Amino acid sequence: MSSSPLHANPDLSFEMQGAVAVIRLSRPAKRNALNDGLIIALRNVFENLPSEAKAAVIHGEGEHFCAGLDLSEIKERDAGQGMHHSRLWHAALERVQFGPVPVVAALHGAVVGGGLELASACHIRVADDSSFFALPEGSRGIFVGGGGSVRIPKLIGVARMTDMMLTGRVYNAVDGERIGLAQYLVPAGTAFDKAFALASHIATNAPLTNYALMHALPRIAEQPADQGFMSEAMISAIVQSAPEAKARVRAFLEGKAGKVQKA
Ligand code: 1HE
Repeated sequence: MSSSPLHANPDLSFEMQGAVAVIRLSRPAKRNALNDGLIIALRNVFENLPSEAKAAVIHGEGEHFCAGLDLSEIKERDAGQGMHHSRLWHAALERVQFGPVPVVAALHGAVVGGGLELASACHIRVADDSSFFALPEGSRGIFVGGGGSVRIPKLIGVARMTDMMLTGRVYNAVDGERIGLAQYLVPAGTAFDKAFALASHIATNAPLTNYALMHALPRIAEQPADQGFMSEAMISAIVQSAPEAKARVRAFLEGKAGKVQKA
């Protein structure tokens, strides 16, 4: 285990555990509410991950993953400042989604507002039984500003997100997983362990496969089919031509690599 002074914010901790970068929101007294300093620190961490990092886990200290935007900071903002603030979040969460490594979010307790926006920028979400999901922006008289209107409908659809914001609907962990807010549901207290196990596995994948999944797949999925098929052909040709891909396929053909096991 090693740590790195990649950032100078006491509310965000970072350490390497093998090939996995472990990032923790560490502002439990404020339920890990994200102020500007924390958002900038998050961006800095993802812009400066050490090259030995092959996957990342993000989790939160205390009883909750994240209470969203630090509401104490928006009280006096005018429209122009609000615009810049939203763009600050976009830049930071863009570094999470389109950074160097896949990111697994370990969720527990409140995953609300900007906390859900952060989670939705990650590649995999593991929710424990204590998790609950909400978009209280609707009742606070504001709107999502951290990329939520782009990313959350891709997980659950426009209709469900509209309902969450119009009515203040809160999804528990079971229903959150059912509708697609998380891909994994685990017993309370075990989200980090599951997320870390997944990240450790992801870290052993061929780097170009991980890169294609992070950077090509979401873009191909947005393209018209004809362009998407062409993009897919190009990225699959690049990925399969890597020496690592050749070695892995050869290992399977020689009986030296694991089979797919029945679920
Ligand atoms: C906060 C925040 C916050 C807690 N900003 N200070 N997000 C929300 O609307 C959610 C607001 N938070 C809550 O509903 C609750 O705090 C929780 C359900 C998350 C947790 O409840 P609980 O009982 O464990 O904690 P608490 O007693 O409510 O909060 C503890 C302290 O954290 C308290 O401060 P204290 O000085 O009185 O101890 C709270 O004021 C503080 N706190 N959440 C600031 N969010 C890019 S745009 C994104 C837009 C949004 O995210 S809007 C949604 C904001």
